[in-house]
Amino acid sequence: MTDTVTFDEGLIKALREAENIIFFTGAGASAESGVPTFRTGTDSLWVDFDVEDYATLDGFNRNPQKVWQWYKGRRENMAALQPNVAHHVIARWQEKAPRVTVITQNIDNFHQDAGSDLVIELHGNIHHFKCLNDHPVESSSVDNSEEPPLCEICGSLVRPDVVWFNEPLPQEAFDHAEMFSRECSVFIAVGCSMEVQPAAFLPAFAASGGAYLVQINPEASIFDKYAYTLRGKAGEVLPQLWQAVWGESFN
Ligand code: BV8
Repeated sequence: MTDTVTFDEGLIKALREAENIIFFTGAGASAESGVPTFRTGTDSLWVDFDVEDYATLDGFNRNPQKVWQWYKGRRENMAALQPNVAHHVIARWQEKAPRVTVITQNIDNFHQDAGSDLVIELHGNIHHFKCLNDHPVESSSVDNSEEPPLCEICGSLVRPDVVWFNEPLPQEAFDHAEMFSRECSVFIAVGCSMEVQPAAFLPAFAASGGAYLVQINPEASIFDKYAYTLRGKAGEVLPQLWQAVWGESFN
């Protein structure tokens, strides 16, 4: 259990008065749900799986079956997991502030499952699919397939609708993320290593708009020198932050 975290009075005040809050989440926000992170911890994905083989278009084109199976296994693992208390605190914060936006790098759909209404998915969603020519594909028709199906429109291979490395982020999603970051009064990064661009540039937009920058992370990150750091796990710190700001326990 994380020790009780002390909160800066300025942060408490900023959160009580905030009209517009952003929660920017990475793999660490889902870690306590049991979803592996990418670069930290003993079960991180990129330690066991080569990014080039599994999270690039070239890797998929080299071995579509292998990549399809890897994502199918991740979907099945995620199906057995649940959003954790961090997702629920973020979702309930909507009751307390006029506008709460979740900008996530995660593809697990856990923010939506926990009840967050405004979720911008920068890196796609593991439960969504498209073909190599970007035709949309109905999930229910493919998500149990043992191998990548063929698009009914053009016959090309179907792939997960996630953003692989060296692929551009969805333009509309990133434009909205940038706009909201520039407008927010508090920007809280939850479980982000800040290693992946261009997502990791969003705090700079928030800072340019004068936002209070916060991070929740049990480990040091690139963001330490820019943000007010709450050193601890998301599922332990966020309920304490709720208590400190709203004077009521989160349950
Ligand atoms: C693009 C979807 C251009 C797939 C993912 C050299 C330098 C800089 C950048 C680059 C470079 N070379 C190439 C690039 C660009 C590259 C990049 O940033 N590479 C980095 C790694 C060097 N970026 C791209 O390729 C992007 N596209 O640039 O396109 C372009 C433009 C136009 C036209 C053509 C091309 C695309 C990036 C998206 C890749 N897709 N995921 C999938 O998931 O299968 S990235 C992957 O990393 C996930 O989305 C993940 O969320 C994301 C970021 O990582 P984190 O979420 O931060 O996770 P991580 O494990 O790293 O850290 C977890 C953190 O949580 C840690 O700090 C840990 O301490 C903390 N934590 C752990 N437990 C807890 C916790 N915190 C709180 N509570 C806990 N309990």
